[in-house]
Amino acid sequence: MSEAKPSLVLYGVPFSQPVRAVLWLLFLKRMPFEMQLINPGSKGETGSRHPSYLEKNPAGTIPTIEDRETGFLLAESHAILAYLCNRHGWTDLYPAGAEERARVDWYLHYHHRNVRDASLGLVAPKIRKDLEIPEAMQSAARATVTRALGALETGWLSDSPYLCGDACTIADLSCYSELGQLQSEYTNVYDFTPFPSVSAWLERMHNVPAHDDVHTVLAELGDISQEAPSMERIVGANKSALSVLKQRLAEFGG
Ligand SMILES: N[C@@H](CCC(=O)N[C@@H](CS)C(=O)NCC(=O)O)C(=O)O
Repeated sequence: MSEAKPSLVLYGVPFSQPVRAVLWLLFLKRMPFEMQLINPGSKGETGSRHPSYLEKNPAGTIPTIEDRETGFLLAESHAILAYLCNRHGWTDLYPAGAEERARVDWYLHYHHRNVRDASLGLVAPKIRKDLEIPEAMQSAARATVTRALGALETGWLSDSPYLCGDACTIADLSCYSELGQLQSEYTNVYDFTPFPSVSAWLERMHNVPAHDDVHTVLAELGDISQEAPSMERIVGANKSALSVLKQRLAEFGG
């Protein structure tokens, strides 16, 4: 049996929302890859602000992917999701038709300054104390998320089971990587009751293959609504998640 390492490397940690979106796509497609731990914001040797990582991604963010064979590097989760689908012909998740694809892109562009604020307003203040996010910024981010949920409720999810139609696409993977983490069985920091269509979609997303594997980190971390978790708890959750991910990866050659 060949001992060769997979050509694709994913840099990041399982707790990171955009990393989880990429992880989910790779797991769904049973694509062999190697995960290398890079800690967001850290200047240490395995940190996203270390010069060796900044050479790969000058923005110092995770995720980044690298193709060992060609040296090709790519960051920004949405660029990565689209590239992987283009490269491997995964048109089920990123439709080939110009209009269908444009609708997915529409959501992906919208995501950044809207749904993405879920992490800024609700999760990062408890997990990334180092960022010292001002209270005014947190509350503005929470207001943005509530507005975005209204748009999902009355727009994207008002008459279709998934964001862009009848099937799950990379738009759903990205959106869920933000909103899914807030649910009561995970961090429990947001009440979705006023948004029934979004709540039904969150439930539906649980049935997308590999959901549980990719969200082990959140199940391990548990409820943070009352108290910010200790660094040990966060590190422990990432470690447990990594070991589950590695077991699964071994099943499909990663
Ligand atoms: N727009 C980027 C966002 C990436 C991002 O914000 N990643 C966070 C971790 S969730 C990060 O790397 N932060 C680096 C830092 O805090 O210095 C993407 O979608 O990939």
